Amino acid sequence: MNGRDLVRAVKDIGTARGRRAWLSAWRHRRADAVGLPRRGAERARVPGLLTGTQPLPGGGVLRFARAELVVRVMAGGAVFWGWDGAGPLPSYAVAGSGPEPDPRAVLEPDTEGGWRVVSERVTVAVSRNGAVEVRTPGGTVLRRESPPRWWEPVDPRMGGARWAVRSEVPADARFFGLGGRAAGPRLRDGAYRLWNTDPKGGFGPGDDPLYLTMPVQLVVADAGTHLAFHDNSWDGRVLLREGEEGAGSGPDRPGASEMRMEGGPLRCWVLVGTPARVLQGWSGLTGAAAVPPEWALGYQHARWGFGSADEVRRVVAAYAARGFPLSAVHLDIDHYDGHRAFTVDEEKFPDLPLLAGELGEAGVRLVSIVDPAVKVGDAVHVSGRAVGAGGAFVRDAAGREVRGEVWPGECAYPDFTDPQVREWWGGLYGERLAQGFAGFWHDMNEPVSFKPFGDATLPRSARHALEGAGGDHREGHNVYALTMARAGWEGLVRLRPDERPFLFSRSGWAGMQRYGGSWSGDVETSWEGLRASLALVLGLGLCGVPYSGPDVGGFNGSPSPELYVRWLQLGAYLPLFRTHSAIWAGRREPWEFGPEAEEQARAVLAERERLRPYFVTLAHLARRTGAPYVRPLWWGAPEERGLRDCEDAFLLGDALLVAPVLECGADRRAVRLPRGRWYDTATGAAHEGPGQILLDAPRGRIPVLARAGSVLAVRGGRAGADAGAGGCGDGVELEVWAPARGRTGGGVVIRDPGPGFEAGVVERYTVRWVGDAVVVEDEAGEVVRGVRVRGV
Ligand code: NBV
Repeated sequence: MNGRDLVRAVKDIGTARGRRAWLSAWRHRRADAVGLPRRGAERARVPGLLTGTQPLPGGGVLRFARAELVVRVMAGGAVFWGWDGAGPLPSYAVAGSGPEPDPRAVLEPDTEGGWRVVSERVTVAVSRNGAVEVRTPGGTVLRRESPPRWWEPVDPRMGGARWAVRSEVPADARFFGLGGRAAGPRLRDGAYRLWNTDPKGGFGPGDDPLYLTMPVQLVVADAGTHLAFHDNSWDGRVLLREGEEGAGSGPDRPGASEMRMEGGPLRCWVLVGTPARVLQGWSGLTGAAAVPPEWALGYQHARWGFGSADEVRRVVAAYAARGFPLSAVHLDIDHYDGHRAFTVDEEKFPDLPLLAGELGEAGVRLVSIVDPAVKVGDAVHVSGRAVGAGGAFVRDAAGREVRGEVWPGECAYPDFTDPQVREWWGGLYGERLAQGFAGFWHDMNEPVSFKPFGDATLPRSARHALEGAGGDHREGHNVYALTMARAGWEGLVRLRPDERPFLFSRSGWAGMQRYGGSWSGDVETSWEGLRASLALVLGLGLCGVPYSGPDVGGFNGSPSPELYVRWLQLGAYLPLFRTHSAIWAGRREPWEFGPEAEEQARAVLAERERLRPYFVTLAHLARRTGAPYVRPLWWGAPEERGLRDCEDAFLLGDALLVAPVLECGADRRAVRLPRGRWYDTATGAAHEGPGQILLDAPRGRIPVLARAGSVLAVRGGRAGADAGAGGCGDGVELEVWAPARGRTGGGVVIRDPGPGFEAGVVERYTVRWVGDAVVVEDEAGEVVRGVRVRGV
């Protein structure tokens, strides 16, 4: 306990909640003392020397004196290796049964006494002492994992092995990923913990870990890009050290990543290729991203502390009166009866279905927060206790329900790693749908148990079903929110089979994208918080979770008008665009910041509306290709080193480059451009990349550049038949940015196929100069009319 925690703990003891939290902290500590095996003496082990091999499709088994390794290259090029019997399954991350081995890839001896598997896209080489190298087809080493070290209890009843592996990457490599990290997107030297954690009450760039961690690293180097995923949900740490290139003829120092895990399997997936290819492979492995409903790509307003349904009505009416677009309003825990999930405070929110209906007529959806902890004795608790043979809730090693203190008081925690529990929990969303809610916001699912000391989650000894395999919270913790999301998603699909659910969650793990997105959580109201917002969205996107966004304005304070407007300007180009704040923090309605900010906000919201069809396209592309909507500048040019270090701008799809203002008082900013021509969308001026330019960024706007030759779907002013062929009568128009003379361009558009699961039609357009005109053609070679050509 540090000093701050101590002060808080002493204060807390004066309240009933505080006393309960103390009690539960003591109980959890005791539960672990009794329920966790004491490891006692440990023995260290390394693989030793290679003794034999056995071929298998896609690779084979390599036997060492004291360990066994299986290496397989899968169809599509993903590489898998696992030590001591670890195979790809079971896995919470891998979708379905995972890819099949590539029968053409075979294990063969190499010239150095080791063995290798050569495939079209990658070579894996294993040395005589168990180091594993991943090489490009040209032979360049992208990653070299040293022989692992295990520490196992001398008494095997005391649990499995802890382990560590150290990997080297090229000296010029940069690390990204590891889930949502406030200090990213480039992960600098340091230790990053793999344990989903609520940092409590407003975090900044110095806080780590946060709510959504995962052992996914994206490594970008001159030699190539690769993603490494150690499929293991246990607590662990990743120590990163960027490499250094030797000056003159001096030697390079490679980059290093050391992973130390408290238990669980030692198995690794590696995907190699361009960033786009790697993310495509990753979404193939862990599942395609859910496409949010179209309305979830519009502007949304949330608040912890809406006092009543009438306050919600007033806020919505105020948006409408000003002509501000609003897609959804989110109700936080204060609409619950006594903070209990799946209840409504009927006094403050009488007749929610009526409210939902009224809002619906104005085109505004209602989204409900859902907390996993269930108040003991509540109807949901009673119904959960009847699930299966032992009830739905997490138990301790002695078989008693684990209790924790959360908003409603003393709570029990559903064990979402049990399929029967997921089914029961998913059914509960029927109550929410009947209340008129259209979307779901999962909170507190790290999971949180308030405590004055110790880890503010469940005891590590708490038992989980883990799909029948059985285990404890050391393994179940990091997949708690992922399995909760699965329960919610599957329940909603059962309840409303014709509608794509809208679900986003504070915590999660690898594969989260199958069920929905995420958001920043309680990012602090500060310029650092604004910067962290972008880091989180970029980092999550590179880990395969493309839909996320921050609490615009920050969670816990009152932003200045300048900070608020800058945050809104950033948020408008991120997938989840939502203002939100804590009950004790200032309001977030755009008109609360004075007339100037209000007009600036008007322009921001209008631009997001205009770009909504583009977001629809990006959502469908994320599902089809794994490419996040929001991409680092190096996405298409990972070999450009300057771009790898650029953390204050991003690409939105293929067409736009967004350069938010992240500094107080700035009215100009430097913008680094990737190769090619870029148009300043505000002035139409053309700039040639690669290079760096200085652009105006007055308070009312941030620099947004369009790639020459790109095609974007936008919401046009000329809806209906009048919109011509480019419009298709759905209000969507094509905006085209002229290619440089003598060059061509193009792009794809996927229109909203409606609320169901239809994939949407991919429309492909090409752009070229014909004489003095820019001509856009569809796939059939027909010239598209009614297109807005810019940059000419
Ligand atoms: O439900 C209240 C808040 C919510 O507004 C916020 O978005 C979550 O991140 N919730 C956390 C619980 C309380 C945080 C202090």
